[in-house]
Parts: sequence; C-alpha cells; structure tokens
Amino acid sequence: MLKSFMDRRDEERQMKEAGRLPPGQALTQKFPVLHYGPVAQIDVSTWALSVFGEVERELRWSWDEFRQIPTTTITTDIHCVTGWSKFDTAWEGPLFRDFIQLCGVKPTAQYVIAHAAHGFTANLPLEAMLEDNVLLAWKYNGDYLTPEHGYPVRTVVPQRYFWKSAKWLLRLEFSPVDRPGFWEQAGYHNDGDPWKEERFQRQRFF
Ligand SMILES: Nc1nc2c(c(=O)[nH]1)N[C@H]1C(S)=C(S)[C@@H](COP(=O)(O)O)O[C@H]1N2
Ligand SMILES: [Mo]
Repeated sequence: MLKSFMDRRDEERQMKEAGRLPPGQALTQKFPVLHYGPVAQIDVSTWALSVFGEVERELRWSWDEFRQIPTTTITTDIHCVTGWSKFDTAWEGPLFRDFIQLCGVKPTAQYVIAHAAHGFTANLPLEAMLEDNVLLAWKYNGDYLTPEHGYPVRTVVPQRYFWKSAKWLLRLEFSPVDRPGFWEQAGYHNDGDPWKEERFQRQRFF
C-alpha cells in the first residue's frame, strides 16, 4: 500500500521534472473510466463509421473495412480535465490526417465534429485534428479497446483534455462553422488545452 503510494509520487515527480505534467494535474497509474451516461454496447456487425459535410466523398466503413486501413501506433500522455494524467499510453489506429485522404476534405472544412453513441459530440478545429498524433484508435496496448474505453473506435487527440477524445465513434462531420460539443455546451472550454489550463469557459457574472 505504502509502496505503491510512494511509486506514484515518485513517478509524478519525475514527470513534473521532465515538464510532462500540465498545471493542476496529478499522475495516475490506473486507467480511470469517464463518460456521461451508460457504456455504449456496440455491435460491430452493424457498426459503421461515416464521414459527412465538407468532404469530396461521403464515405462509410464497416468494421471489417475500417480495420483494413493502414494504422499508426503512438505512445502519448493523456490529461483529463478532472485532474488526472496518464503517461505513455499506447494507441493504434489510422492517423486522422492520413484517413482524411480517403474522403478528401474541401477547403471549406474548418471544424471537425466527432459524433458518438448516445448523441455525444466533441468539436475541434480541423487544424488541431491534423497534428501528427491524432488517431482514430481501435487498439489500446495492442488489444481491441474495451467497451468502457470506447470499443470499437474512438478519437485520440493528445493535445487537448481527454473529453475531446470521443469514445464509441460513429460519424465525423466536417463543418465550415464551429459547433460546441457535449461538454463544451455544458460549460467546458471550447479549446481545452491542458498546458493553458483551459478547463472551463469564463464565467459570466453579470
Ligand atoms: N462518447 C463519449 N466519449 C467520451 C466521453 C463521453 O461522455 N462520451 N467523455 C470524455 C471524457 S470527459 C473523458 S475524460 C474521456 C475518458 O476516457 P476513458 O474513459 O477511456 O478514460 O472520454 C471522453 N470521451
Ligand atoms: Mo474528462
């Protein structure tokens, strides 16, 4: 008990010294599960991922088709707005910026809105999604995602608080205008950069 407590604190100190712990965050060695509502139970025999909006081709991939797309594996740190950071997590899936070559993005596309099960949405500028480590992940640590972590597919956007990484992904919308997603409408910051501690929207007092 005492030992694992010390290990966590040691690792946290190391990460802090290495400049990898954003302000106001604490290191966790667990993998907390966080979402609104029940865990989505997705049947991959009927699941599909589709893209729509400002794209050249509105396409749709079944689970079998989706797994044929070449993948990239990244190891990255993730930061939840509730205060935990988890280090060196390994995800695999198509890199978002490779993936969009398949559907072609029109110059009018400025924002990407990820639509997930139960009506969950998360919005980001297209530019943020084009970073070299944004994935449509379907593996974590070499295995399929577990239902509670987003099976079969989730977005992983390491540069932002983890609420921007939508579990149980169903559709990707390319939009000319921004539209706040689920947590953004609930008062979370529209950008969610953990290094700037963009947790909540500025309160309006009067
Ligand atoms: N579909 C969906 N995705 C979601 C959420 C959600 O409520 N629904 N919550 C987000 C939040 S707030 C966090 S911190 C991460 C947590 O991912 P994890 O449960 O795999 O740790 O999922 C994000 N993705
Ligand atoms: Mo979160």
